[in-house]
Amino acid sequence: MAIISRGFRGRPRDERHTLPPGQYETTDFPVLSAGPTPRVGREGWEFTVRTETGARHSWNWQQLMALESQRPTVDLHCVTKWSKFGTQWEGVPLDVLLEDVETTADFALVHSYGGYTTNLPLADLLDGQAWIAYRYDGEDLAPEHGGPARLLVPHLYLWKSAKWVRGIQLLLEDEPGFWESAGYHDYGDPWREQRYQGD
Ligand SMILES: Nc1nc2c(c(=O)[nH]1)N[C@H]1C(S)=C(S)[C@@H](COP(=O)(O)O)O[C@H]1N2
Ligand SMILES: [Mo]
Repeated sequence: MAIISRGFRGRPRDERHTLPPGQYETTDFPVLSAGPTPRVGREGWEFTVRTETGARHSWNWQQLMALESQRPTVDLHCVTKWSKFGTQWEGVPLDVLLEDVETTADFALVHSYGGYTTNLPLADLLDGQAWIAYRYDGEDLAPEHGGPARLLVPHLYLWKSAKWVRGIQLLLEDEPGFWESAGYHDYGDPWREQRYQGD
C-alpha cells in the first residue's frame, strides 16, 4: 500500500480539482470587495516593493508589460466557501519582480489602491506560487476583479489575492492586514481550513 506524503504546504500535487474541506464548487466568478471599486488607470499605475531598509523598487505599467509573463491555470478558494476550478490568468510571477530585491525579510504586507491590505510570509510569494495578474480568461482583468492588476496567490484563501495591488512592503516581523486584523486566520491555508484565528 502506497502512503503518499502531503508535504508541508498541504496542497497535494496529484489532487487538482478536489475541494478543500468545507468548500463547494461554483462556476460563477463572484465579486467580493470590502469597499467601492477604485478606478485605477494604467497611466499613472505604479507597483512598488519597499524593503525593510526603506529601499524602493517601482514598476510602471509599461515596465510591468515588458517583463516575462506566465499563464497559470489555478483553482480559487474563497473563505466564504466557494471554490472555482481551472481559472486562467496571465501575469508576472513575483519571482521576477523580487529577483533583484535585496532583503532579509520573512514577511510581506500587500497594499492595494483603495487601502486594502493583506499579509503573508514572503516565501509564499516565491517559487512560482504568486503573480501580479492582469489578464483573466483571455481578457484584460475587469475592474471589479482587481484590474488593472491584482495579486494572485491561489494556494491561500482568496482574500490574500489583493485586488488593485499597488505594492508590497517587506517586513522583518509579521503585521496583520485588513481581514487578518478582523479575526481571519493569519495564514489562510484552505487545505487546513484556516479560516479564522485559532483554526
Ligand atoms: N483590494 C481588495 N482586494 C481584495 C478584496 C478587497 O475587498 N479589496 N477582497 C478579497 C476577498 S475577501 C476575496 S474572496 C477576493 C475576491 O476576488 P473577486 O472579487 O475577484 O472574486 O478578493 C480579495 N482581494
Ligand atoms: Mo473572501
